[in-house]
Order: sequence, then C-alpha cells, then structure tokens
Amino acid sequence: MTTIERSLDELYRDDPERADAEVFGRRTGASRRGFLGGAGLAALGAAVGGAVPFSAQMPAGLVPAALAQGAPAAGGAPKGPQPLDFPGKNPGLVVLGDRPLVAETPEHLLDDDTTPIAKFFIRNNGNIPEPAGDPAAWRIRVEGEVNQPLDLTLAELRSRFQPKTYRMVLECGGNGRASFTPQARGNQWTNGGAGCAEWTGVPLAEVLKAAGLKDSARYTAHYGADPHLSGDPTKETLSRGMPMQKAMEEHGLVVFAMNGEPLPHIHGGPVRLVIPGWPGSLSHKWLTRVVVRDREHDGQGMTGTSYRVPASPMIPGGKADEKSFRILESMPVRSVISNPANGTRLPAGTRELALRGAAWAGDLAVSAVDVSTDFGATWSRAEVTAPRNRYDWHRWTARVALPSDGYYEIWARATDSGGRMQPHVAGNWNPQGYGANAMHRVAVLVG
Ligand SMILES: Nc1nc2c(c(=O)[nH]1)N[C@H]1C(S)=C(S)[C@@H](COP(=O)(O)O)O[C@H]1N2
Ligand SMILES: [Mo]
Repeated sequence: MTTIERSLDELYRDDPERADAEVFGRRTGASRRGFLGGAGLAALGAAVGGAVPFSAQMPAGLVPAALAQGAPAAGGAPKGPQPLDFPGKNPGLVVLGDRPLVAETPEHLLDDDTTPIAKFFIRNNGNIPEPAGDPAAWRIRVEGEVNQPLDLTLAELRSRFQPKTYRMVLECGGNGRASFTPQARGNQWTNGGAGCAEWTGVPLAEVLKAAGLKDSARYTAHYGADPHLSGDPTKETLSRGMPMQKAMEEHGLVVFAMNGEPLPHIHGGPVRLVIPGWPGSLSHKWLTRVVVRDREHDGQGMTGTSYRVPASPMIPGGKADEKSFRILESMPVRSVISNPANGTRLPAGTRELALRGAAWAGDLAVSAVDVSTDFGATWSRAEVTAPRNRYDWHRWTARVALPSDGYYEIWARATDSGGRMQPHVAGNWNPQGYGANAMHRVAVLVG
C-alpha cells in the first residue's frame, strides 16, 4: 500500500483546496467555500444532501458535521462505528477498543436526565477482573500516612458510615479527543466518554477521617483488582491519585450502588471511587486500596504526558517538553446536543426544531448554553436547568427556527461559571489528547 491515509481534518490543515476538492468534487477545484457560486454550491449540496440555506455563513475549510464524524479517511475505505455487544448494554454504544474494552455513548444517547446503566460508557485500561463471589465480603484497605490503617469489608463500610446519593458526571480525561488535529494518541472519544448517574456510597473523606490523617498526608494513591493487559502480576493497570484537598470534598464517594442498583461489575462493582469533576481515571473501579502519601503520586498514569496538559501551548504534533506539563485536574466546560441526533432527517416544511442537551464543567457550574443554526453567525440562549447537587450536569432545552428546507448544522456551546466558553476547535494540543472541548455540532437535513 502506497496510499497514505489521512483524516479529512489533516488534509484540511495541510491542503485545504485539495480537501475541498475531495469532499465536494473536482469541480470546485481552487475555489474556496464562502465564495462558492453555482457549481460549487451544487457540489456542497450534493455532499451534505441538500441545499445549505446559510452557506454564506459557512466558514471556509470547515468540515461539515454531516461528514466529520465517521467520515472515511481521504483515499481510504469507509469504516463505520462498531456497535457494542455486551450483556445489559445498549447496542447503540460504540466500541472504541476491545482490548481493553472501551465503549462510548453517542451524544444522542445522553438524552436521559439520569444516564441509565445500559447507556453508560465503559473505559478499561486492563483486563476485567473476575466477579466477586460475595460482594459484601469485598475488602478495601486505607493505609499510608494515617494513624490507624483501616481494613473494611463492603458490609462494614455500609454499616459504619452514613451513605450519600448524588447525581454526578463521570467523564473520561480524554473525552473529546477525536477533535484534535493532528490526531492525538489514545481512544478517539467524540463527546461520549461521559455520563451522569446517581451514585450511592460513603464519602471518602469520612473513611479517611476514620483512619486519621497524619500531618504528613499530601496525596492519595488508588489501587484496584483489574489485572494488567500483559497478564504480568507485578504491573499496575492504573494507579492515580489526588491532593488531599480534593480527596476531602464531600462529593468524592466510595461507591457501591449506581442508579439504585448494586454497582455493576463492568463499572467497578462491588466497590469503586467516584471523584467528580476531575478525569474519570481517579474514579478507581474494583477498588482494593487507598494509600495516603506524603508526596504527589507516581503510579501508572501519573507521569510523563499521562493525564497531563502543557502549561503553555506546544506545537501540535510536535515534541512534548514534559517538564512544562501539569496534571489535568478539573475537566473543561462541555455541552452536548442529545436531541436531535447527528444526521437526523426531518420532513419537508419543518420550520421549528426543539433541541435538548446537557452541559457540565468539571469543578465549576455552567452559567450559559447558546445554540446556533447559522454556523455561529448568530446565537440564542438555551434554557438551562439547575443541577440537583454539585457535580450534577445541567440539562438544557431550546427552540430554533429553520427558515427553509435544506442542510443545517446545530451548534451548541456552554460557558462555565468562571466565564470560560467552549472553543470552536480543540485547543492546547497535547500528545495524549486531554482537554478537547470544542463546541458540539450536529447535522440536520430538512426535506
Ligand atoms: N481499576 C480501574 N479503574 C478505572 C479504570 C481502569 O482501567 N481500572 N479506568 C478509569 C477511567 S480512565 C475511567 S474514564 C473510568 C470509567 O468508568 P466506567 O467504565 O465505569 O465508565 O474508570 C476509571 N477507573
Ligand atoms: Mo478515562
């Protein structure tokens, strides 16, 4: 094979005119969109499936949403999404990797206020461990910089501490990665490495207090029962941790139930951590041990460019200077359009569309969600609901007018309570692709 397969995004970066030609046919040749007349507009319409009422507002070089997701690599064979086949899971979930098993929830399946277990994304770094024979006998240990190391069975955890239930977003640190150009290393999440479930468990802070933190306590280290992919028992699959201040927040839970059911095995049952707002990798599944350290953790996933982002921008695709990287803590603001789905066809004559979605912002709240139907030329404000508790997502709704039949893109952008808005394209490129939170776009065809 001499053909070098490149993604449409890369082609647009390197040779936008050729990219336009690939997408819209040879006829458009050297002309750029935004200046398209006659033949060019016809080619654009043919590519996206209809006339484009707001074509004059369409930025040149923008890959239409209708083609961007699951688009074939230029010159390559089309590769459709692989549906998940897993007991109890919705086949609409998309497999991003099968060894380890990773599956994401397409944005339109995030349409429930509380994400059902069947639709909740799966992210493993190692092999799935054997299910526990007797969940109540599952043991966790708290040790390290504590006065009194604690050994607790799940039954003891439940009887000794007051359980809490919060609805909270769990989001993979790499969520949104697919929008990085050039492609970053790792699972190519769109926005579906996230879900919002009701988690029941005991605050980690209470367990740590029961063990008694020494003055030297600085950072946690989390360990679980899932074997390393290689099968080598001396290797850790994943071991991340957090500063004590985060560990002592009341919403960080040692979880044993999800949406009112015993925590499912695939989600880390019988016992996992849920540490909201920060990368999902802190929310350790099949939890066996929390070690309190006197310094930052250095376990699997803590070093190099893992779960780290550049403190100042680096050259996309360039060589990383790891010394200037910092640990990714709070996740960035993100919104998803959960209705309609990307690629929805509406009957001819449809002139109004109801939109639904969700938005969240790591440790922060969401202050606004805006939507656009004209490639971002104008925006209108969505109605945003209050979260049930801190770290819950905000659900939002909006109604937009569609002036005529044709191809539209619905764009959504959220702004966090610190005033930061989602960017048009993913910024702060980094080799392992964290922090991509570009605005969500869905294609809709009327008629
Ligand atoms: N033991 C263990 N815990 C883990 C992981 C893992 O591979 N092993 N993956 C982490 C990552 S990267 C994420 S995003 C979340 C995903 O949780 P879920 O599979 O329940 O959606 O679990 C975290 N906890
Ligand atoms: Mo993750």
